[in-house]
Amino acid sequence: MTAPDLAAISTPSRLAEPCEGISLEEVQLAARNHGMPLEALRYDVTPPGMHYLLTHYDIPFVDPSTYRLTLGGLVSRELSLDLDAIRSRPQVSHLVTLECAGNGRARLEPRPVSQPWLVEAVGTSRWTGTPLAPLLREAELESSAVDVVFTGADHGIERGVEQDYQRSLPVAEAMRDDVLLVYEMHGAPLPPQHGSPLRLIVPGWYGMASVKWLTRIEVVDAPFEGYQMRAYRVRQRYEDDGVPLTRIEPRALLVPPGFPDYMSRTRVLRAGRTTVEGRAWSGWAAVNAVEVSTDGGRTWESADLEPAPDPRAWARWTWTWDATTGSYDVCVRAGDESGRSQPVDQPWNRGGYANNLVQCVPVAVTD
Ligand SMILES: Nc1nc2c(c(=O)[nH]1)N[C@H]1C(S)=C(S)[C@@H](COP(=O)(O)O)O[C@H]1N2
Ligand SMILES: [Mo]
Repeated sequence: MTAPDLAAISTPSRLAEPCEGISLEEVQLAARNHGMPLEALRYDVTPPGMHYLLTHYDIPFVDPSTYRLTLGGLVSRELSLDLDAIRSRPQVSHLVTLECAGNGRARLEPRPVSQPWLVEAVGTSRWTGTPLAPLLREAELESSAVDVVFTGADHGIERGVEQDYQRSLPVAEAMRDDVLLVYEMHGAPLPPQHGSPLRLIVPGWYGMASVKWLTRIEVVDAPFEGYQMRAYRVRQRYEDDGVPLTRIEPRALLVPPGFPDYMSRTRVLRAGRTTVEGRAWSGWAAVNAVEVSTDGGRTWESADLEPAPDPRAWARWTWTWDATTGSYDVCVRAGDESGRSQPVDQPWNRGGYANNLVQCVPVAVTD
């Protein structure tokens, strides 16, 4: 057995060589951190177990019976609550679509070596918990408060930096009334992998903001610059400051039509009338247009868009296709009320973040 090379793990994240295949390290991450099978786009609420999963380190064991959440820092009154105290507070449920900021990374060239998502790092659940804002008000933030830092119980190393998983929100975002401390997913206690016993849910933001296994909330007087705040930025070079990731760019995905070939994943569809369907979302504003193409994005037709079941969740869309024998490249794209839409050529960035390239699925239509 060779000893781990600690020097190698403190170097900048790697870019894959041209034509370099997925490494065993990436497969190791991909086997732990699964995506949502795209056929689950048929459901408003992603069935338990089909929601995507992303955990940087190990899933920590947090004993619900001894669990406490502490709230401190620049507050007049420090709080320390056990699960019963949190559960006895006003209860709210929201349907929220979460998407990992690295979704789509594996298709970038050069490929940033990390969790190799294709497009399936998304899911929608019914998240139940209590709003964070009243708790912050009870603790009384001091006037110098700038950021609220959330710490998870998980621990690891990234680029040589040993750390607990930590992310912050500016006070105004933390005070939004739909930011929740969540203890139930889909009507059942949070499963270990999704943050048991308590996690944060920040609707509209990429997943990294929704800290799992939340143990501590700390109010600070300067923008928090912990590792995960510097990592989740859109930058061209490792040394660049870059732009912090916040809200989710618009995206539509389709349920791949027909049935797959096991190994190549090629889709085969019988000729005839078929309903192409999927879901579309944006963290910036409501989705107001979804278009479908069967010729790889040369021509587009409008799909029918249904109202979203919750303003924080994806909306269903459908499009009727009279499919005749032949080879097609079925694509979908969404736009939102803020004017944002999906690119046909994806701009590259060093971490492979906020990729919302249009999805295209090759389909062979047969008799
Ligand atoms: N404590 C902790 N919280 C975390 C993470 C983590 O590794 N540790 N991963 C984040 C990232 S990058 C994403 S995309 C979401 C994924 O949430 P899910 O696994 O419940 O889908 O959790 C976020 N919260
Ligand atoms: Mo993520």
